[in-house]
Amino acid sequence: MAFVSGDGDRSFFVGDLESVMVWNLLLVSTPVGALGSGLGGGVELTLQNIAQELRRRGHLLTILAPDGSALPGLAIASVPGKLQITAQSQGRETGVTMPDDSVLANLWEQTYQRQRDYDVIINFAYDWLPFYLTPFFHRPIAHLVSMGSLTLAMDQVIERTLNKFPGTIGVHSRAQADTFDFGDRCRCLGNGLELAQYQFWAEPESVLGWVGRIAPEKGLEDAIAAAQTAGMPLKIWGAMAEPDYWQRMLDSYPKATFCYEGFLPTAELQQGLGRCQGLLMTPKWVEAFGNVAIEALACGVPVIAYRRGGPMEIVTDGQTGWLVEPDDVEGLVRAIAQLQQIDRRACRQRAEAEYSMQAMGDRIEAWLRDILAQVGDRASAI
Ligand code: HBI
Repeated sequence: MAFVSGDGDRSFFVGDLESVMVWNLLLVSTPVGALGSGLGGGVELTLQNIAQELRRRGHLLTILAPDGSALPGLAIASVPGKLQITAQSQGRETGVTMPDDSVLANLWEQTYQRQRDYDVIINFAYDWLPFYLTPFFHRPIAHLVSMGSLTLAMDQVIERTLNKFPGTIGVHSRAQADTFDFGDRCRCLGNGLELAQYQFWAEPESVLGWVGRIAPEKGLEDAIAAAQTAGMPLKIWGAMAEPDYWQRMLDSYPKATFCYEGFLPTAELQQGLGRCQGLLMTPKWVEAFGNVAIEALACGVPVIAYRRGGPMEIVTDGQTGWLVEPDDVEGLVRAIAQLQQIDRRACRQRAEAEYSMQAMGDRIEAWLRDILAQVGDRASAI
């Protein structure tokens, strides 16, 4: 089947693009923070892991990200401009907002100008602009949606894109997809980690762990309260996204034994996390996936998670951790008391079976191949 160039002014036969196993890919990052700052949350790790795995498979890729971005072993073309406000800090009815000299606008102006050098563009931003611009591009855009439904404006523009370009909306979990009316038409990609970066820790210390951006939607207060009641210290890792929220934790729990261990690179994080008896996941929102859950499992650390969002598809109750009714702090305390019933090696094995880079890379490649096949069909229909 011929592949006709997307811009239409040149029709040439290049064979079946989707069967060509080396693609030119452009990955466009989130505008809420520089890659490596931690402000981009889980999507930073997701982009890094997908980029490394696709490059390992021989694809050529370019990463566009805000100034100040850096990822180990990956070349980044950086773009200036003001960071975008985080979508989860806005209300459902909030319209589309962008600052002057928006890095989001600058990222997508660059993307538009460079598009002809690439076979497919992968968007990692949870923002209105890239979805709105999709029909005006001459190259296909694969959108990896990193969160559940948050605002009407985003729901509408994602659905509009899905209607025009079926199959181009990827999500991390069914729970995340189900927050959208059109969830059944989203492609579920799970997630994946470079498991070689995580050691298996057989012997934990009597300490609990919590990992995530320090922000209200992550529900840190429940983990602190549960650890205090259980009489175990709590170690906290993650980007200090909202310092005044952290201050509220200090003010609310003056006697609790919890300490902030910083936002660490994976190598250091897994050394601390691996020593924990269990990881607490206490999201107040529908966590799209919960990378930290697979990071813990990769270290052999059982996960106690609210039955809410992505983590409930990752944790197998009683085998790799415990699922607790959302917002039930007493339930967290009961689960903490049962942590030693969990086989830590079973946790590592689950990570290897489901969440390796190989497994994730296969799912991403299949997704891109299907999108390119559609482009081919559409082009040849011209
Ligand atoms: N908010 N506006 C906006 N754009 C994003 O790309 C975005 C966000 N909030 C959080 C976020 N991305 C990432 O932390 C996701 O991994 C959750």
